[in-house]
Amino acid sequence: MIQRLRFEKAIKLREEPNVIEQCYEIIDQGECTVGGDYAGPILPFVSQPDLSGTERSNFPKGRYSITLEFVTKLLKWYADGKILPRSMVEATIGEEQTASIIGDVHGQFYDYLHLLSLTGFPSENHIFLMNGDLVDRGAWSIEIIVTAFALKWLYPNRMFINRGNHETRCMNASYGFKTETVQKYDEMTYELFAHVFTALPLATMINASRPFPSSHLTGSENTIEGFAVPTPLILSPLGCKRYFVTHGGLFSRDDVTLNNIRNILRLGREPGPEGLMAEMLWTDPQDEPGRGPNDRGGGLMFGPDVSSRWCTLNRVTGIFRSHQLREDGFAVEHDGLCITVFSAPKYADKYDNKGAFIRVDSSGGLDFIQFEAQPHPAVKPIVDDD
Ligand SMILES: [Mn+2]
Repeated sequence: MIQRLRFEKAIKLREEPNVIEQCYEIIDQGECTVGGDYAGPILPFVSQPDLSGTERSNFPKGRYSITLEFVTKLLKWYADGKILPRSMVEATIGEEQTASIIGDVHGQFYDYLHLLSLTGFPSENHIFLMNGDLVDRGAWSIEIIVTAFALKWLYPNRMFINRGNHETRCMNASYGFKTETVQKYDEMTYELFAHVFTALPLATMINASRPFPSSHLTGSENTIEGFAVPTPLILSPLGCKRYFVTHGGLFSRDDVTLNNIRNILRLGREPGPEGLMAEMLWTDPQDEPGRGPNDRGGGLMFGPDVSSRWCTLNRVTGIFRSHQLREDGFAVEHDGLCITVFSAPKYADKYDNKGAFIRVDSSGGLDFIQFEAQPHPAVKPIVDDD
């Protein structure tokens, strides 16, 4: 029996696709394209006609090549204490530019259309970040996710999409996206989405580009929507405001660094019940200090002291998260260190909440723009229970 199990295991191992082939496949799908403001070394791409004779048949689409210049740049990049891009993306709001941060939209396509009319499209001057939960519940998840991917394709350095807890197989199986995809297309189309979801980053850092003058640290400048924010403000090592954007929230430990987050292996992986990925996608803030259990059954609850310690450790001005309905579409919590943004107004046709998005300017100043639900065709949410 044991031998048979061993044998089956060995067979199974052999049947798994070759890792190298998987990597080529992922590169072909564009999942390894560096995004945001990554300024480090990039391998030169050699198109097929420029390859040597034997290589030409092996690499019909061309291949990345290695050069001495790349290695030299890599050494300098590492010597400066930097790393190659991983599970956290960074975007910097240049002068005269803005960023729009969007929370859950959950398949509410007609509200999303209205939202786009308020934010404007991503463009050279406009960073557009969707913070997860684009799909499930509403009847038009396909329309939203395809539009979002099309915008990503059109503006790869200006359109950003973080993964939410609903960009996962287990949620899609219960909350509508899989049913919708199979009804409108087929099972293979769903499989493709499920795979691509694993390539979405888990967090994006939105950096202001203008240093924040310390003289501004007193008076009315030091409030967000009437809420006092901590003094002194926590600024990045460059002296600018920066906001850590993730779907759920913080961690079960205080010592998680940005490098730990960058190093999370995510391609092909589901968040599972525990670990950094599960915590970022599932966690919610609480008013009480410390941490507590989360009755969603995933992630945990984190208090204002947790936000304060983590932002101080990582020199982050504040956390933008989504994942929970807020009546006004947004809420400033944890003394301004944790801000929730939710962009599905009249959520699931069941609540009376507004939607909102956050607009960030190049010095890191924030505006909250609210919007109302729009009329939509009489199609019920695919899953309308809780
Ligand atoms: Mn969520």
